[in-house]
Amino acid sequence: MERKPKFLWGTATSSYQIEGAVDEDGRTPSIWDTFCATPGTVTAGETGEVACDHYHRMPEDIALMAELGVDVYRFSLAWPRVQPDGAGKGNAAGIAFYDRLVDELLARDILPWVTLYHWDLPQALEDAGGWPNRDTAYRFAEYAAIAHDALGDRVRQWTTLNEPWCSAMLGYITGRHAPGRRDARAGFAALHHLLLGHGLAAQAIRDGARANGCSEGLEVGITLNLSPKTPASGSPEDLAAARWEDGLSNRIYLDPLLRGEYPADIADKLEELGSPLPVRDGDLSIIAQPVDVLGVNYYSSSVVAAAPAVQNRWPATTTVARDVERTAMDWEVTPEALTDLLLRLEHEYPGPAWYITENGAAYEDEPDENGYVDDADRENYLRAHIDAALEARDRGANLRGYFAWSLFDNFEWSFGYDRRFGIVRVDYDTQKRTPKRSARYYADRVAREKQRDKESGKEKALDTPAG
Ligand code: IFM
Repeated sequence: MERKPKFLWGTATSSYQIEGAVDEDGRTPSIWDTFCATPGTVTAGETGEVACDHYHRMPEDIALMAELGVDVYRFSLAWPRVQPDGAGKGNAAGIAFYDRLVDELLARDILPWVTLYHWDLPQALEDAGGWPNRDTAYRFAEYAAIAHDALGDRVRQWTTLNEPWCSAMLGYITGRHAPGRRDARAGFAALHHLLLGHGLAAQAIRDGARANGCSEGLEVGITLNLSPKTPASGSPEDLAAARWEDGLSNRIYLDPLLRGEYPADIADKLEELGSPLPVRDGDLSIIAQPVDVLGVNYYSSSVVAAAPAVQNRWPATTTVARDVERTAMDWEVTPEALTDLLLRLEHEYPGPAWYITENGAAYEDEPDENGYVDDADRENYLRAHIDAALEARDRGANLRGYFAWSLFDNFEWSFGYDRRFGIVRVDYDTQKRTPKRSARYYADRVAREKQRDKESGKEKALDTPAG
């Protein structure tokens, strides 16, 4: 009988959004600490200083996660905790936290899935030029080697970067995220160096695993936030507008990673606009080394039309609003586009195993007097998107897992604590955690899907270092 790999169900978080303890055990400031301290950047001047206080509450948090019955937990390491200032050897006290976290997960039979970079660049590296500086890619590989040396005996799932689109576009072009720069030339240089950093870090992890004898079951990959762009009409202008937006959001990452080349239409235009991708000989083969896993963060999709030309020579496009439900982020709820996206990926970029590494929604939660949130809206969102993802799997996409974003309400970047994505409510005054209705739904769905897989008798567990 043909045996298929086990489908993994998980939850995801990231370091700066939940940990707090920003100046404990040798952690140095990241660009997000600096950005939050800059007036006018984050709603209500909020910061990740305390966040969900996960650094001090980790064992209880893992216990809560175990109650949900998930197979896997995707979390990120804070670079300035592991290698303060992004230079030199690892920081034993900072690494010890992740050591304990990994052991705690394994003790509860939850697979640890590490993301190396979820946006908290050490401020010292930004001061040296940040991602627009090619050297940062090499510093990232050095940090990856340190992290892998420390945890690679127990962790086999490694994601290099989370959403390089956000780091490059929001961090260096629009300035909505740290470090808050507004410079297109710097942004596209950052984009290329992020991808180069991914390739170098992937090599460092594989080299380390080989040297330390822990290559078995190793899965290395990257996570992209992909957003389908549908043309508003069949007119040549709208088709071109959607193609440009698809190029900037999706193809400019997928093509170099999975085909070894930047999309020519986008690269040529960027060159013409004075924001070239600073590619050197050999870079693309580093970037395009095979990945085991491609993580997809999916939240929404959009309809794109051509807009009246503006004076700055950049293609002018606009988003056309649809008459569909929206989340508190004002993102359109379009689960069917997730099925199409996964089928497109399988068809146009075959090879890796696909995982939905993030999917979820912010809504205006209203807790009752006990802190319980009856979030039928979030439950419906999750149901529709899980159904859409599984439909793509049934129709041939090599989809291997799904992670709900997020386990907890947490620091939602420039929105501060104003947007809640958690399936577990966090009362920021008391730090009390209360599973919402959506957490109950998710736990129940995971149990049902696991039972279904078991009954189909076809699954085989991924080899985990824990056994
Ligand atoms: O909270 C973020 C996360 O850090 C990255 N992906 C999107 C989420 C919701 O905005």
